[in-house]
Amino acid sequence: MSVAYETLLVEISGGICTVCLNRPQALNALNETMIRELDHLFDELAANDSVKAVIITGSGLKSFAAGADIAQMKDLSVEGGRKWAQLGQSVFRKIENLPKPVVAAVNGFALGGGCELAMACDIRIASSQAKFAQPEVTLGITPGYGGTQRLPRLVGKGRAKELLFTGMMIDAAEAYRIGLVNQVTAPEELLAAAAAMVEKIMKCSPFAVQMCKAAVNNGVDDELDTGIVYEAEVFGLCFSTADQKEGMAAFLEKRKANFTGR
Ligand code: DAK
Repeated sequence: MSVAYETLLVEISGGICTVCLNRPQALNALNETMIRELDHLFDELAANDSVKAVIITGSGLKSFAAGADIAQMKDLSVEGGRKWAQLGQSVFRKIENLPKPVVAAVNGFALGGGCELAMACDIRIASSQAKFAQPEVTLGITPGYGGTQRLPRLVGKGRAKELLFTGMMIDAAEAYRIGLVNQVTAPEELLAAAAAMVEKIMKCSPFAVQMCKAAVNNGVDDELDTGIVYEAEVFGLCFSTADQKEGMAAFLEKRKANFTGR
């Protein structure tokens, strides 16, 4: 990447960009600089063809992100709060809609905005030490980065309301049980598990994966009738690609497909 970031460590290797939230002194809490840097970075990742997938994790063993930075938030005005919400929400939307897979490797606390960031990713893999909560009500606020919206979509309204109304913290096993995370691993295996997940995805047609992501993201909040119209569109589009020809030829020729993303 062309820019050195103050709050993010960014490494690209083998087509995978690993983004490490790096404010260990504040348990990687999301301050304005970090949000603005994520905004800039995800624009770069969208434009960088050498990056095929992204992993987001937190520095250290203790925390993925312990929420929005409370010290920075505490004196916000109503207007400031609204602006802060709009900025964060647009960045999280950018992450959610990046036309490449994004996996959260949740290494520790994913609280408030940290849990919301993980939920904006496509897939969540948690270390067995990870802890999740939306503790905003204990601070006198509501979640502001999509927690009231993404959490019920992932775990259902009843469980989401319990977490949102009480601010209770759950461990990785419970997060897995309710469908908040896809997989739980030993802490020392977390990044390898995230890389394995991403590599499995990268063996498939990048174009088809991108279309699946768009179809899920666009369709899941719509009527089924609208969603399946969108699905038919992206399905049709696949037949304009070299990947579809290669994938089907490879199957019939009993060999592995060599996808190019075109
Ligand atoms: N913000 C700022 N600093 C934080 C922080 C946070 N969220 N979390 C931890 N830190 C800092 C601590 O202040 C402490 O700093 P020093 O005292 O060393 O200077 C350092 O990180 C280590 O934390 P602790 O000493 O507290 O460590 P412990 O192991 O004892 O406890 C903990 C770990 C994660 C249980 C505890 O730190 C904790 O409860 N942290 C706060 C968790 C929390 O409530 N997170 C949710 C924040 S609210 C919105 C947009 C977004 C949001 C809301 C609205 N709009 C735009 C409207 C999102 C809100 C949130 O995320």
